[in-house]
Amino acid sequence: MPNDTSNHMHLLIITGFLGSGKTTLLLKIAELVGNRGYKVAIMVNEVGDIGIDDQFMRSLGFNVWELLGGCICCSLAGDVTGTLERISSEFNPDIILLEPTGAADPKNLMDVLKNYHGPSFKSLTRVALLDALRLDMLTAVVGPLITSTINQADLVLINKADAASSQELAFAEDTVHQLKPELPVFNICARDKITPRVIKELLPWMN
Ligand SMILES: Nc1nc2c(ncn2[C@@H]2O[C@H](COP(=O)(O)OP(=O)(O)OP(=O)(O)O)[C@@H](O)[C@H]2O)c(=O)[nH]1
Ligand SMILES: [Mg+2]
Repeated sequence: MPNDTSNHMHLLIITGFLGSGKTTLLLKIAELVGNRGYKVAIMVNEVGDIGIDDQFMRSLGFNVWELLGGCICCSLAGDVTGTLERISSEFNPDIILLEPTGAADPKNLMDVLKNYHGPSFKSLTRVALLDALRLDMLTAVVGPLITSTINQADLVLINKADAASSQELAFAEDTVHQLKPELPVFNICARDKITPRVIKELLPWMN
């Protein structure tokens, strides 16, 4: 009999350049969702052979699957779907939180997921996290990567609002709106509390 775990899971993908705060936000969400009684799986991708973040996440008691030694946006793209299936059949969580490496364009990953015919997801939310403190510099140095990250997103969160100036926050918001005026954009401080408004955007299905 086929394993009927399909359509059980929500998938939330947190993209963003290196150091934008993906892990910080992911852990906040994992804690929040876990505290509401939902079963959470975390999937992380690090380009190096040694997973630093996943070891830390496990030490906090989270259930973590890692893809190491390559980028899920390119060389490991096929492994993503295999890992999603493994998580579904072995653990059957309510939600998978996925952090791809911040070093690569998430477009290929999104294309792989679009063509994926494994367990379907109850919802798929793609969040782009922007580092308000460095966006000006990053758009100059890795502009196409930032543009693609925004283009792949359903929702943009401008992070580090606690430390950013109003000019930096306005620059980030303008950058998004010039590309995709219809995209919801919120300022957040991932290190601090995530507001109910943003939680609603990230997890609209959560009671
Ligand atoms: N000021 C400030 N710093 C933050 C905030 N969120 C994260 N940081 C800091 O930003 C740095 C990077 O955070 P991470 O969560 O590791 O970022 P990441 O995107 O997962 O990084 P990589 O996995 O290396 O790409 C850390 O020093 C965090 O403490 C925030 O809301 N405000
Ligand atoms: Mg990280």
